[in-house]
Amino acid sequence: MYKISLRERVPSTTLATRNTFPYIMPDSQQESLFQQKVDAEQKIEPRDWMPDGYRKNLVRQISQHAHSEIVGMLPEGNWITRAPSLRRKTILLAKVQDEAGHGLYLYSAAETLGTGRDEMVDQLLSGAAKYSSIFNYPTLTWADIGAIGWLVDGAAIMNQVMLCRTSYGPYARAMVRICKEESFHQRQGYDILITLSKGTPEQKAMAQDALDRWWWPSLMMFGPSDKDSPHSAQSLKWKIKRQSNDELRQIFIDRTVSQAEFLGLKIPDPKLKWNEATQHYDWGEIDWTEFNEVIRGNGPCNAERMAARRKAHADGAWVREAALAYAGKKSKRNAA
Ligand code: BYC
Repeated sequence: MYKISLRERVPSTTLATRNTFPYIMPDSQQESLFQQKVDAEQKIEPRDWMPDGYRKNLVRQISQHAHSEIVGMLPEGNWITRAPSLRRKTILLAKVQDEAGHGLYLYSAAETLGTGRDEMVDQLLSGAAKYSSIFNYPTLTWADIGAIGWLVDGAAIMNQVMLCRTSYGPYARAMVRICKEESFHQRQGYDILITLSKGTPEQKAMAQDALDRWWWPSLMMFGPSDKDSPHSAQSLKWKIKRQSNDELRQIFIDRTVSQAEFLGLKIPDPKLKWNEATQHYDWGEIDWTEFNEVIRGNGPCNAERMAARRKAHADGAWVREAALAYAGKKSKRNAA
């Protein structure tokens, strides 16, 4: 594959000057080289020059993504002890552990941009950083665990497959592994709902109730409508995002309708209808007031989720201190 080297793109007069004087390229020129690299589908790596805004936007998105994985363990963790069989319990346990791992890969990817994990965690715990709105809804029944896997992981995959092609190398590589695990997560959720929807009338009603409660919040996961999304245009130009919020939401709806039909469940949207002309489903309106309230901290479980994370962080302080003390002793021993 043809690769643009920065040297090749620098005008020859500049290279000549560079041989005799230390040459500092002006930011505007660096920025144009950076954009050429992005446009040529080359990955940006941690030591490459990048605009401050690119770095800042990435730290924001990747750290929010990491926080979502970590907070996302809470609604499901709540069901590990109540899973209906040993098999379901071990599967759910593995899924929740995967989410902890995803959080860690993502914090590491964000750290390559120069922001420490402590700082990112502080931002979460102080309420300065966001995490996905979806995790502020309660898991009331076992069917909710099915709905989270099917819809929440399903929506996450839709978004994350695009992120495997994001322009920042460490984020893209982390996403490849995460996506493989997310596919298993979605499958386990759908499998729970297959069992419930083919079970007793009470089980089927439980599955329908879960779909009714999780459908609209799952659509909100894709973020505000494109016209109200402040970051999208720049993120698309820098290829941090490869598809817009509305495009991904529509693909998700188009793919999910037939899965609901297979389960014999009804999507709670009276306006949902196949449109022959567009070859997409038409659908109703998201309650953006609800979305905005949830991301402002006023959703049904925001306070509970943050309290749980703050407690876990405080309870884990001794582990961090012990690890630091051990590392200190080890480096002293090595130096002696
Ligand atoms: N919830 O300009 P926009 C998982 C914020 S977890 C909360 O469109 P952007 C899983 C947005 O941050 C995986 N906030 O932003 C885990 C911004 O606020 P700030 C979750 C939202 O970044 C456990 C503002 O609204 N996936 O899979 O271009 C169990 C304006 O939005 C939300 C990711 O994190 C929301 N839903 O696009 C099961 C994927 N939507 O920062 C499953 C990575 C928007 O200006 N993230 N906001 O204060 C992304 O792809 C993008 O960040 C988004 C938003 C599409 C979410």
